[in-house]
Amino acid sequence: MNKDSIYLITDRQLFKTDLGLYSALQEALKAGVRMIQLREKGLKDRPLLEMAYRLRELTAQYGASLFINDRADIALCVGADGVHLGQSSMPASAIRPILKANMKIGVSTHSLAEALLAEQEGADFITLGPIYETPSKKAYGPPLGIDTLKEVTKRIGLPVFAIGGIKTHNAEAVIEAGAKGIALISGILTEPDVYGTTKRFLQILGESR
Ligand code: TZP
Repeated sequence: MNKDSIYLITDRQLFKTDLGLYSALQEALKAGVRMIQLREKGLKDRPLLEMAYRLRELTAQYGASLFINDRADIALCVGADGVHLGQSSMPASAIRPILKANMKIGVSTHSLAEALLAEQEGADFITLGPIYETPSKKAYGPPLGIDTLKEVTKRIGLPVFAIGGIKTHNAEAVIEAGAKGIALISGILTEPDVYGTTKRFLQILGESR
């Protein structure tokens, strides 16, 4: 089974306390998640750095990678494995020289054109989405659908993580469309049984490759 098939993204707003988020992440790590992205927009630098240290400690316990959304400085401070850039971030080509050699860059994309540009600018992997309807549709635009995912995976050489509305019932379809893995928030973090749901995802992803 490919250990990097699930890219779990944080959202502290889904929890009453940060401790709730950490314990859900720990359940997912226990079950086998090996890539986490700290994505907490709207936090000031110190609390964000604090969370990054906490997640570095937690992910290290499970041999998992940690990516920091948009903040190469914080990624370097806490010894993260990489940075995840958005479409309004600096390009991967500008960030690469300030990272350590073994650090990776992920880029969020929402179309074939953005995916091609991310590849050209030196991303190591991309997320593409939203593939399906997601809880916060307004923020991410209308779903791209499986055909766009197929086209992107055909046209670019980078690993693609399908994102947006990924649940256990549609995970297999995105892998069949050529995605290397899935990136998700609510499909794991809002589930009452985070451990069991993660195991189910890993089983589906393992079976569909
Ligand atoms: N980018 C495209 S859709 C999305 C992001 C960050 C949100 C994914 O959230 P969920 O809950 O996994 O649909």
